[in-house]
Amino acid sequence: MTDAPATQRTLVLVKPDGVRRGLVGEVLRRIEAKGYALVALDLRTADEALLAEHYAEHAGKPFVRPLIDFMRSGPVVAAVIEGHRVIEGWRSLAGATDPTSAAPGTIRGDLARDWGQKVIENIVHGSDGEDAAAREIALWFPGL
Ligand code: RTP
Ligand code: MG
Repeated sequence: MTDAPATQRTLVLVKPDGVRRGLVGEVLRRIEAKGYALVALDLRTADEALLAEHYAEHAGKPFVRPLIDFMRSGPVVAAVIEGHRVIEGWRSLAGATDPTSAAPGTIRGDLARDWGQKVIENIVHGSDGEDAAAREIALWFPGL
């Protein structure tokens, strides 16, 4: 008998643009409609240290300073969701990074656009792999 495939967890953020535009409920609705389980949920304002750590993989890139400033510009909703293949599944629900080219039907394709900002504002974040998910969940929800 083979072991059942392991369930996964991933970190979800509703970024400040999503909170400002009143899209928290819509994002959570899509997560719940897809069938993923919410295991943690919190509204908070992220500080510089948390965001520098969260975006460590992007350190040195030209967009990291405007990105951190944007992410500090208002509260975010942080969540951990769970399910089989949820890391890939949540990124699929979110859609491509650039909302102008993100497919209709995705969160970014349906709800975000280019407003001429300094950095891409695209409503949500999702961990991009198992290592990133473990690192980001430990960072945002220590002890979970
Ligand atoms: P995320 O990390 O937010 O889930 O998005 P992602 O994997 O699709 O994109 P990533 O390459 O990890 O970039 C992180 C976030 O940085 C902003 N960004 N702006 N040229 C730009 O203005 C630029 N490039 C990246 C976006 O908010 C992106 O989601
Ligand atoms: Mg990313």
